[in-house]
Order: sequence, then structure tokens, then C-alpha cells
Amino acid sequence: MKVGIVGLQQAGKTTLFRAITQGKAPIDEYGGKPNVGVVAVPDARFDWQVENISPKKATPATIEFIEGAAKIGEDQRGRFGSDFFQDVRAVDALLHVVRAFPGPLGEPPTPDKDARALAEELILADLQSVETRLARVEKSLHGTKKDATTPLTMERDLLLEIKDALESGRLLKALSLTPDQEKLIRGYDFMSQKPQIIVANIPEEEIGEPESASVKELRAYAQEAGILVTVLSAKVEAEVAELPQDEQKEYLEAMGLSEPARDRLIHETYGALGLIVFYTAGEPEVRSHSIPEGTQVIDAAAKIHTDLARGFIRAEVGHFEDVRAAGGWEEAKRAGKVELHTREYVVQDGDIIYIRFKV
Ligand SMILES: Nc1nc2c(ncn2[C@@H]2O[C@H](COP(=O)(O)OP(=O)(O)OP(=O)(O)O)[C@@H](O)[C@H]2O)c(=O)[nH]1
Ligand SMILES: [Mg+2]
Repeated sequence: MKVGIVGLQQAGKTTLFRAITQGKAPIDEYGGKPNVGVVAVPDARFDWQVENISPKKATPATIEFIEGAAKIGEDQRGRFGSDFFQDVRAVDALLHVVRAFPGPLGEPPTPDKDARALAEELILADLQSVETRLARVEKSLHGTKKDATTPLTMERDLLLEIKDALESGRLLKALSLTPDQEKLIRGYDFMSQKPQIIVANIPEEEIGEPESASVKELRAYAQEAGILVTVLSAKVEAEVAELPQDEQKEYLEAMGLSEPARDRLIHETYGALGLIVFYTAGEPEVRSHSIPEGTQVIDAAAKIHTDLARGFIRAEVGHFEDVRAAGGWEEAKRAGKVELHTREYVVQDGDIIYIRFKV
């Protein structure tokens, strides 16, 4: 899974990227290269299984974070250049960093205005894609009968509907599309269709304090747009991330924080994407896998290995909580907590799965 970090200039994108990846990407580098980092999904259930089984190999689910540098100033039209999102097109979700701390000259932040500005950029980027595609579709349709219905006319109608929504200032994620329509436009990577989380980057002094008026304004905008807001100080989080593991907890507690924002953000991203986690666990390897909610076990099996889906017989499934309560897989089995399921079984978050198969 890939998550793009976006935002206006000097919002704290690189600082947040450092906090999440515990890396050393240079801060304050205008027009820098995009930063890319892979992070293991923090997961106490995974850790317990690794400890319990001591496998040869432990493979946690990962997320790739890409920070698209906001390399462009405003152009003559007061807009960002067309490649504003170049580095973060092919991502599954967006973290939108919004400055909620005072500017370098003490200017008060305007997070709601900044959030709207970025939403507008997302919409403009999508309008560009729609128009390019529409022109091509119209060209191919030239000369076809007016009342014919073909995949191409369906696509044209959908693109016109999308164009309409964008022109009236709506993000595409607010549009309810049928699965068939979703399929038609899957290849376009429309920016405003991606799940989004707004990160309000507050000053250190505001941690644990009542929310400022500007953050409240941001919340009002986000609620209207149907976007989750998460509040943190990227600067503090980046400092925490540089400490040795055992000192991180202490430092966070001193600041009145219960977990690093990195962990919270990753979990919120899972929620926004409707993803759940299941496990495969044995002595050779303990592994966690992310899949969309509602996935059938046959498709989960295919994700582990195509052979498992091809030769699928039955799935043995035990839930993590039952397995932990019993003290392990074999113990859970003896306690009757492991069940056999057919291919249609819908995988639940926290399932531990063993596929019986024959090829
Ligand atoms: N006071 C305060 N300053 C911050 C915070 N987060 C970032 N900054 C500062 O804001 C400046 C910009 O931070 P960056 O992380 O480089 O922001 P950016 O969005 O990557 O900036 P560009 O890449 O230039 O668009 C730096 O001087 C940071 O130290 C914060 O939470 N509080
Ligand atoms: Mg930067």
C-alpha cells in the first residue's frame, strides 16, 4: 500500500515524513526530491505471535510513504504548476499536512483556507485528466450512431458526470459510483477520489491544550467535506522518532501523549482505506497481510500464494484473541476455537488463517 504526503509549501510535510519513517530527509529544502520510505505497520497482535512462535522469519505488513515535494510556486494564474502531484499520483491514500503553527514572521495560520486551497488543486488536477480523456473518447466516438450504448459511450457519460461534479467544486470521493463505473475510471488515478486524512500540524505549545480557533475552523471545513482530521505536532513527533526506542515512550508520556502519532496515523489510514489485517503464522514465517474489509478467504489465499487459491480445499481459521487466550494455535485448536471454512468465508480483522490445499 502506498500513501502520499501532500500539502502547501512549508506545511511540515518533510518533518512529518521524518517522523513517520524515523528517517533523516533534509528539512527546509525547497524543491527537493520526493522522499520515499517503507514502514512496518505497528501491530501488537503481530508482535505477540512472533514472540510466541519464534519463527525463522517475521514479515509485517508495510506501508510505503511518498512525500511529494511542493516544488512549484504559484504561477501567473495564482495556481500551482500542473506537476504539483506528479510524485504522488499512484497512491492509495493521501495525508494532507496543513500548517496550524505560526509562519516564520509570526503570521497566524489559516488551516481551513489552506485545506480548501489544496482541495481545489486536487479538483483542478482531475479536471485536466478528465478533459484530456474526454477529448480522446469524443474523437473515437465520432461518427457512431447517437443512440448506441457501448463501453465507450458509457465512459463518456460517466466522464461528463465527473466533469460536472468537479466543476461545481466537489471532490470525486463524494460521488457514489457503481462498481462498474469504478472499474471504468480505475486507471485514471483521480486525485480527489482518493481517501484523505488531514493532518493539522499544531505548535508544540498547543499539545494537550484546548483546540485553537484555527483548528476548529479546519474541523468545520473537514466535516463538511467528509474528511477525517488528526492533530499532531510534526516537529515534536520527528524529535521523538530520533530517540532510541526505550526513551521514546518516556518522552511521549512526559508530553502527555499515549503513543507516537506515527502509529495513530497508520491505524487511521487503515480505517480510511477500509483495510483489515489477517495473519499466517508458523515456524517458518509469521506474516501479516492487509486486505480490504469484506474479502473472501479464497481471495485472501490468492494473496498469500496463487497455489493456495488454485488448490484450495478448506481454510482453518482462528481469531487472534482466541488463540492468545488459549496460549497458542494448537491449544486453541484443542479448545475448539479453530474452525474450518469454505472459500466464501469473509475474513475478519485479526483472523489467523491456515489454508489446506492440494495442487
Ligand atoms: N513551530 C513549528 N514549526 C514546524 C512544525 N513542523 C514543521 N515546522 C517548521 O516549518 C518549516 C517547514 O517544515 P518542512 O517539514 O520542511 O515543510 P515542508 O512542507 O516539507 O516544506 P517544503 O518542502 O518547503 O514545501 C521548518 O522550518 C520546520 O522546522 C511544527 O509543528 N511547529
Ligand atoms: Mg519539504
